[in-house]
Amino acid sequence: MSLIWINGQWHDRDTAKISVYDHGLLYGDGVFEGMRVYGGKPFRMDEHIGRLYDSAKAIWLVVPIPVEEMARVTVEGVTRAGISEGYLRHIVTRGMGDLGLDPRGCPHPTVIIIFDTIRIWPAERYEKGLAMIGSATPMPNREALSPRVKSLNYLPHIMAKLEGIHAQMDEVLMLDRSGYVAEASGMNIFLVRRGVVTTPPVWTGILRGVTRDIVIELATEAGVPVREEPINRYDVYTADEAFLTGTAAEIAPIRSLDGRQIGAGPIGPVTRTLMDRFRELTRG
Ligand code: PXG
Repeated sequence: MSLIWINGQWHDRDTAKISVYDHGLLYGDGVFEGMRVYGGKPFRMDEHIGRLYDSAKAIWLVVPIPVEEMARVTVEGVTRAGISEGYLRHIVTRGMGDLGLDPRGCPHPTVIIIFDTIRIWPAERYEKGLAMIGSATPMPNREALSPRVKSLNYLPHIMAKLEGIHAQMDEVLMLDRSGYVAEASGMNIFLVRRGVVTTPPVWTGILRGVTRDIVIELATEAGVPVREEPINRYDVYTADEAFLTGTAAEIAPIRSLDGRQIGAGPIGPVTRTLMDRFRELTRG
């Protein structure tokens, strides 16, 4: 059952409504977060809420409630909705205004929390691995709007996702304007080669995933060296293992990119270890 909180009021899926004059709708003027619930508890809530407020700050948007209140309502909603395993979406928009761009016409930001579930691929993909292609749509320029801002402007990622769907692929790999590997449509990427894990550094212009940070911790705990360094498609084609990470995706092995099979089999040993450790952390 889904439950929605909007500016202090609880709604269900049918009654939850916002204005067509909301600048989140008119201009994508807002930010969001996605977090999971495991065992009835929002997972890494402080990191997600922290990133939500940082995203808002970066777009000059003041979230009208304190962090503590956001956390309190989040926990309350999980209890009210009776969720033990689920997915939450926090959204803060510039709020209702008029048809002009000027945000001064939007005195009250809209704050929304959706309590629901998510599944992006069938369970079988986590055993067989994902088939991917590189997308022709590049990552947005980091000097225009930092990819670290989880904003309501996801069109480039959606265009990339559509290219993947059109090609009957599970997922897409987005490159930055220099041709370096950035991320998937809503996931970070990791490679394993000769026992070393590599992932693109945040400064190259990617979202700093909460799951990415966890995987770096888990690999380090497992004694697997992790390097943050720019990677290109050649590195992916020739990797021993590759996988994606994200709140919705969790850890998902990659089977192929652009028709090249990656490594020897569907799930390599390092990926398997990290998936096991991640499951232990979240569901153990
Ligand atoms: N990169 C981007 C661009 C994202 O949007 C991630 C990486 C992973 O970050 P976290 O913090 O979740 O580890 C995201 C988040 C979807 C979907 O339907 C995915 C995200 C957000 C909303 C929907 O696949 N990913």
